[in-house]
Amino acid sequence: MQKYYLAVDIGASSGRHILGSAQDGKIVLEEIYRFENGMVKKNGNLCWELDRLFVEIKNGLKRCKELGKIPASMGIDTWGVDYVLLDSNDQILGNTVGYRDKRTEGMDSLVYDIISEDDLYQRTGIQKQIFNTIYQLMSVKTKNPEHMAAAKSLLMIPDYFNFLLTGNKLQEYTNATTGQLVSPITKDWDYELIEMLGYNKDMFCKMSTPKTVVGNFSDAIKAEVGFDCEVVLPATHDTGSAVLSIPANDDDYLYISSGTWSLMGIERMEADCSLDSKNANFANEGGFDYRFRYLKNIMGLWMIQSVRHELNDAYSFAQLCDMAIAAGDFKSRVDVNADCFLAPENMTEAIKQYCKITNQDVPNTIGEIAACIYNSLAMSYANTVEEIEKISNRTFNRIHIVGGGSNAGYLNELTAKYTKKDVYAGPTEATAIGNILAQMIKANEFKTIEEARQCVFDSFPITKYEF
Ligand code: LRH
Repeated sequence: MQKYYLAVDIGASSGRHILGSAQDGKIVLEEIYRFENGMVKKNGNLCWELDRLFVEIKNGLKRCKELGKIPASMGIDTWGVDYVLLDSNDQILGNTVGYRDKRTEGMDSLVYDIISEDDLYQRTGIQKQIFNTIYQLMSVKTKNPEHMAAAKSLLMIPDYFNFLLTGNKLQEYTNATTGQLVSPITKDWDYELIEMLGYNKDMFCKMSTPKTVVGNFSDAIKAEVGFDCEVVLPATHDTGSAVLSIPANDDDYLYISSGTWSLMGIERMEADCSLDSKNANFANEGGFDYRFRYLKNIMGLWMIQSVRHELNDAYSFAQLCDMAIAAGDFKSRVDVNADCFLAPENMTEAIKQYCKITNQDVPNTIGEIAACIYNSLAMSYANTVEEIEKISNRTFNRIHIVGGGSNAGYLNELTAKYTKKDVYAGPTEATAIGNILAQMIKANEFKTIEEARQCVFDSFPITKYEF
């Protein structure tokens, strides 16, 4: 009988249930359920709809039952940095605020009053991003101290869903590292730092690594979805799962995990927490088997996704690319990582404004806006390549682009052009594949990461873009 592994892969703009199985030495995927995601305004905050997402998770499980394809195990991965605080009755304290909310404004300086930015980087090795858990918690501490005082547990989003499914509270390591409160040396919460910051130390749960069994479904979930299943930890940080599925076994490449964000970097065995690394704003995110993802968060497809929404989703991404190609000689460029693009009221206006204040031609047509975004993104990739090559004192031969954004052919071409490196695009479902690989490694279908990555190479189409 066919053995299935289920990945529940939830990104910032959509979630999906994907069944994976090993068939004739290849991995075969079947997407059985898909749903929308996004932050919504609630009481003045940008929030995740966690209740609705959990209903969607259960809907996808019911679909397995309907199909008669009951997974041997399942794993959940989501975006990083966000969390919930639970009280003594396991109820969520406060709003389920998402990382694009403005509550973290000014929280960096409150953190640096306690620990200098340099020392913080040397302790955690994580890129400064104003939405990291560390700054979100500073906002709770200053604006809602009663929530922090009442909190009995802090759970990152996938850990929260795992808790709802099984009743067990585990803290998965890769996702925890995104928050800037974990030591890359001990690979555990930096409790000394947590105490210095005045955060409630007792709410942090015990750290567990990918492949750990969270538990089986609770009786209530079993009754509701119609079967039992073992919940296993993949790299619950989506980027950690995506990078696990890169179809290569040498180390002569850079990767981009391309989706709402573009995460560009290399894999390393040791963290680099030097000041040079800090000044270039690189992160050492914790990965599967304690490998590190040395990478930079780049604004990614969020900008074009936002522009598309502002046009009432009237054009497909392919159409937007065609319009960008037609406006190919439009020259204005923006710094895609500028704060003004994180959560603007209107992305199109933010781009126009940026061009205006930097004395560049203001884009007027949709094609010009799209050309500006795609070219600026590829330019930012090229700058990041230069920085990584300088810091690591190495050069890399090619770029692997994985994830949903890897099917943006025009962007792949621009990436090859600007970085002067060959680009290999695919697989598009990298995050779900990485989630499934972790479960398959746990189940001994693969003995090593290398075997698993070879199988990804053998199983999925990869398109080459020569520079
Ligand atoms: C990508 C991602 C990224 C995080 C961001 C919040 O989905 O997980 O790695 O930093 O979301």
